[in-house]
Amino acid sequence: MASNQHYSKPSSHITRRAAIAAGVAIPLAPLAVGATTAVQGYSDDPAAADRRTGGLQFKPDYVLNIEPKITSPFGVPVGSILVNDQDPGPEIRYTVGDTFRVLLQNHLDTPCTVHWHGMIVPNWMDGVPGITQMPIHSRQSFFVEYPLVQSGSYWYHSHFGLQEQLGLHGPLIIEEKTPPYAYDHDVTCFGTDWVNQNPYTLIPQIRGDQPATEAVADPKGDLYKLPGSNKVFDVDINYPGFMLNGGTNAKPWSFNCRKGDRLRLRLINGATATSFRVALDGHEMEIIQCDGNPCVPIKVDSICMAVAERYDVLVTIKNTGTFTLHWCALGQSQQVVGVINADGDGKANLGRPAFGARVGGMGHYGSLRSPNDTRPPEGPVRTFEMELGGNMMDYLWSMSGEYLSEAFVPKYIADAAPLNIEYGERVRIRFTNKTTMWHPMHLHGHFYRLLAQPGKWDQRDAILKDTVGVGPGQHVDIEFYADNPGHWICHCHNLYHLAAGMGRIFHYGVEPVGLEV
Ligand SMILES: [Cu+2]
Repeated sequence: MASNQHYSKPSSHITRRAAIAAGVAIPLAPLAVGATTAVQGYSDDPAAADRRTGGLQFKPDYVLNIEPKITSPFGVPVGSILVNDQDPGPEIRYTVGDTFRVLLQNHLDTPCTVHWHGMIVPNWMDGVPGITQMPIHSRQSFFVEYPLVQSGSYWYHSHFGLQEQLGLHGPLIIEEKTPPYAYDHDVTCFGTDWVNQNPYTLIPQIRGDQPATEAVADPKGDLYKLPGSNKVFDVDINYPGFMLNGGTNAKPWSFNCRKGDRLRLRLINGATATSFRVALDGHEMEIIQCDGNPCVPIKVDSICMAVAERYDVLVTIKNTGTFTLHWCALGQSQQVVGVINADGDGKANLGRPAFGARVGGMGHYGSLRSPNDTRPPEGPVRTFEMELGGNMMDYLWSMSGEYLSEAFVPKYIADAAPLNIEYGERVRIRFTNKTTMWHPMHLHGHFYRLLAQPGKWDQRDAILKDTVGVGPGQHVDIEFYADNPGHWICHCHNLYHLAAGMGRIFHYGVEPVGLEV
């Protein structure tokens, strides 16, 4: 909290807002340091900022080759988009204080962009086409560089059209300088969903504009429910299959360890439209972080994960044997499994898991508390009442009655106005979900406080997140501190809801309250 007041002046006479408007490249370090120190609940290392001031260095640590491929994880060959010929793409791993240096090479015939989900980036590194950058055109490269001011489990994905569904996604891990807990293995678990057809056909099929395939039929069988609810968990797509670290039930991902080992599992929901309930046979999981931020540890038997959420858990392997990690798709009858093998036979349990009583995550956010005081610095309060609207029939999804200009929004209704805020404000968003579906609401470029109870704005220990599942009929309050100027999209992370309009843009410049620029 103490460092929240710092803000470095830009060294040039160009204001950042003018620079953003004009698309001018201005030096990264001075502005980015301002963003660094303002991250709530973090103690960043000031020396790291000094190390970053050595100027730009155009040598990437990772090269991501984005290429068209044909893949068939569920027996049907489909045109996909893979990174370095892998699904998911390669894990990018850094330590907080490092500088992120990644070269994107677009080998597609179409444009693309890549967004770094959950990262507190300078606005022009955010990867949202038409909002923070021009798309990376076919056969072009784009060098991404920004200071890493946070640790935790994140991921990257395309923010262009429906490319994310085609495989353009991967984990992004930022290690702490000193891990806050002791463990023997640091293991990333990246869950995804997959369709056996061109995803651009799905919305037209749901709308009845094209003949329907199995992918838009109602899911059949014994559907996984959200614990504590007797209702069917509504889904958009009837997925033929799911993957965990690229593995399927026919060929599961597996990890070898020994009895007594302590694992830090980084559970990342990298799916486009699937919420999972995750459980490990015979073991409890201790949640230590969510969305990259520490929480007061809680022990659970399963975790419900909204699209794009991340949970870091500690697990101590109790016995010799093979233990199956189940990722069960809410609202569907299928799961995908992975295997934690401690000198066992390595065979996966493909049966439905015996979920224990203790549940964490989506639908149970009240049990997630920050160990820190996350209240923002003093500042003017600005509140947005944000009604989430839409239905499956028209397949148009809105925020406060307006539709963002996206691929499946007719031009004449794509009129969502920017939401103007000012530097130094406490911005409060009150989501009210008027629909029958869950909406994983994500804000770029900031963490927000998720209140355990709506209206309790003075809660000291509100958890910091970047994505929250807002359930049918629910009212959810979040709050962020406006200290990272730019154009920031706030949107539903169900890929198809965003493509059908469910996003708004927050906009603010550097002319702050009480600061001279
Ligand atoms: Cu949604």
